[in-house]
Amino acid sequence: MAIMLFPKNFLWGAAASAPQTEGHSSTNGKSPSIWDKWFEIAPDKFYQRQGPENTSDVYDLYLEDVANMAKLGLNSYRTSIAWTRLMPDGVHVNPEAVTFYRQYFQALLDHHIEPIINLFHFDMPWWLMARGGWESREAVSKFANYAQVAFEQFGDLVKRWVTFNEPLVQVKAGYLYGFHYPAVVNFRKAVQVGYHMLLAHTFAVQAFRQANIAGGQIGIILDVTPVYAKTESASDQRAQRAADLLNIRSFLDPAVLGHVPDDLLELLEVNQLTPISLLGDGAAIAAYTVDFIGLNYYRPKRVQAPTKPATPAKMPNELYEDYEWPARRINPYRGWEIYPEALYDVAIMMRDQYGNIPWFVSENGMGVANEARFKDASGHINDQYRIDFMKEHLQYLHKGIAAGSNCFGYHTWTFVDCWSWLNGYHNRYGLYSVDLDHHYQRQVKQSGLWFKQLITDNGF
Ligand code: BGP
Repeated sequence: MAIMLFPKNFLWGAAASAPQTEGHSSTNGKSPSIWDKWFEIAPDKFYQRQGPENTSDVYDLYLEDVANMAKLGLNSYRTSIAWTRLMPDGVHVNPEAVTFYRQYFQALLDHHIEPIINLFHFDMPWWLMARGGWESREAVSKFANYAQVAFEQFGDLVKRWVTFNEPLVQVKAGYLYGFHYPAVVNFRKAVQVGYHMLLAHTFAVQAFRQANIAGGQIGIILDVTPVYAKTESASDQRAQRAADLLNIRSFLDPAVLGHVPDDLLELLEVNQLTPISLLGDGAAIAAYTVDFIGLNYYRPKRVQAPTKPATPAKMPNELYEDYEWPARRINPYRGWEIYPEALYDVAIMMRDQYGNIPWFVSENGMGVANEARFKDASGHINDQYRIDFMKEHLQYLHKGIAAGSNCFGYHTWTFVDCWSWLNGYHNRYGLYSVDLDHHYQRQVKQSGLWFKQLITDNGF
């Protein structure tokens, strides 16, 4: 294999989120998010009744985790602030939260690990959900206000900020396919919710520009599921364009280029899905674009023409249908397609369609169910499959960088196995395992040692 070296100062790190790792979800001044409440109402929906109460107890164990990150040589780490911890009632700042996050971020900095901090990772506060959540325009200004408070409290420690993680996953899971709270199934509402999240992002960027943080940059993290059509036929190509517009360009275009694509506006109008907007929204979207983009890549999206097309479409499957590519390779431990080639396509898309804006892989990783079965005699998890997965993806990323794409980092999901919404601890992704039966004990996996070597060599 050829030697593949990555650019100087490349960010090597890992990603996580507050609700999936911190624990202490109802103590230390934190108020409930939709996850805490939903678990209270319907615990059986959660894998093995594993709720968000304790997760991996980073609230207590962050110093140990940061020391382990330093051992592996990570130079960056992405996590999020919990809105419900920082501003439990949406108005007052919780001093305990300020102390916790300041100590956490300072510990990272002390170990030469750059904190990249996201403001929202699926964790809508319950008090705001009770007032309509993202369906209500009020959520836009509430979010911008929370963002401003976060910039004021932590702007001296954190230079790279992120408004949202995967807003579209929240739209789809919460308002289209019914698998996250509030489990509404309504295309029109989904579009309105997505539009409000886009505005919340926009006005948080405005707050960031006003905060004037020295050396600060702001971006957004999107899930990128590159869309491939089944055939070259006009109907499959039309389905591909609709899927691409709704799943990728709906956020990427306004965030980077400052406008919602015309063909998306047209698609929404034809299908009677145009969201309610206010005068001035478009100007704000144009004015407050991002400095960088994070892209979470796990798997591609393959589509074909819908078997039951309809106008107006009541659900996206009347515009495009998912299609199973016969030649696909599957991760047998999670069921998702493995297609590392897409990372090259993504890199080229960023280079050619988005002005070669700086971007990074903000999540990439391999989920494995019941991973304890891969423990070797010494008790370490021997996850060669994960090493192969990362290596293959990095090869295609490298190819994209060699072709001139402006990618500045790679973050794997995740550092320590974490809680994942309804899936609880079912799918493990970490470079370290966590033992839920033994005080959240962490242990490095084979992939962690490999990652260390990767960072030392700045490639492989
Ligand atoms: C991403 C989310 C993460 C994480 C990951 C793994 O979409 O940003 O929060 O959950 O997916 O997902 P899962 O645990 O369902 O395999």
